[in-house]
Amino acid sequence: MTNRNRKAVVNQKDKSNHALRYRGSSTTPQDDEDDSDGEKRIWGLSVRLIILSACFVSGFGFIMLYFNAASEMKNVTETNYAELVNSEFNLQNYSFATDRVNIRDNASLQEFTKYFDCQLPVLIRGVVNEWPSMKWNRDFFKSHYGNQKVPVVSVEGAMINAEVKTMTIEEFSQVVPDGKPSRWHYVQDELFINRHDKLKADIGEAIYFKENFFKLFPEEIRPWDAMLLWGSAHSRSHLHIDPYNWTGTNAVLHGRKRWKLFPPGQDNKFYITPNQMCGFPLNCYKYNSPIDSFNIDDEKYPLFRNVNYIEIEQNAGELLIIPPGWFHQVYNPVETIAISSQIMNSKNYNIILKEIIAANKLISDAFPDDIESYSPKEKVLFILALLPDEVIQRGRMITDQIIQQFYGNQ
Ligand SMILES: O=C(O)CCC(=O)C(=O)O
Repeated sequence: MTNRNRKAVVNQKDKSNHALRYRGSSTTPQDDEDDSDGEKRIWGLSVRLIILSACFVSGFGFIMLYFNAASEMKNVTETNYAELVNSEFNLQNYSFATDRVNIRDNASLQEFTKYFDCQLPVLIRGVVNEWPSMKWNRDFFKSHYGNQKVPVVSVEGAMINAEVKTMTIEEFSQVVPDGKPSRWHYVQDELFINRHDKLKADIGEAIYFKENFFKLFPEEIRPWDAMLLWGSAHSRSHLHIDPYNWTGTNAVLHGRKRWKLFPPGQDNKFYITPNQMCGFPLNCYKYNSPIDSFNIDDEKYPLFRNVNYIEIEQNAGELLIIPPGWFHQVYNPVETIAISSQIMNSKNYNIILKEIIAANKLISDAFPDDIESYSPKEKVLFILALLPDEVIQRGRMITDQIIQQFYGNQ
């Protein structure tokens, strides 16, 4: 199949909305011979120049993180995927404060896109407080879903002792009021809301999520949306960058959260083990730090001592949006219920595709020369179409396993 034909296939699929998959490995040696060596060299040089400029001009360390975190990714990005790293991020063009989280009332989409999206975290007021899900609290869940099971992270002592257990909501309701610094419980459930249409309907709209390329993903590998986060006092998340390096969102419905947000460019201070995989239906790299930034072991993690971060407290009814590349960790000082979600849009799709390409070891030869002429949506569809069938089957299997493990036959 020639590159031109390949693009036609993508367009065709796009229009007909048929299954997205076809095999990138169908590229024949003849396809490669069509390229002249000279063109390839110029292309290679341009790629390196673009990558270098992006690193210098943007000052964004996360581009480097990709290169360090996965050597496979290096092969992919340095050669055929130049346009995927030519992102638009530029903190220097941004005049708002970076020493604290900016707070905006009902930010317009234009304001969000121009000043915050893929640049700085922002706390948005006046949106989530209108959602029907603001009624969610312990009694609500107990009375409507008491016999339903949820996965619960339980910690005795330090976070390193975290165990995942399955409890009914009724059982969880007994232990959740009793959070202590050295004993706490946290429902972190990716599937619960999605398995209950009434809960899904309680989640309102936000203009910032409207463009959503994740909707183009085949269902089997689409990242789960709307994670239920219900923690006792003192519960906390891991310190991490989000999977696929997407833009993360967090809507607090009850209680409050304390956040530590770490600007990009300090990745060497987080003691990340390279090449950890996330175990999601569509594989991705995991960027979880072993450090608990709310209870730091200075001796063990000396590099973390002078890391820069900004803090914010988020109350019920507020929405926090965290750009790609920012490590973050949350601490719930009181019992807190929230929903986290993710954004894949025209601003960050390159970053996410890059993660998918690297983690799933997609073959660079399958990329056409004229990929720059593709629209963002076409590029997303093209990459999805390269995923082999086994990836889709694996996605289905993982979801089934998780449902079986945590919910049984309920
Ligand atoms: O526990 C929390 O609210 C933080 C969740 C989070 O960081 C995430 O979903 O990426």
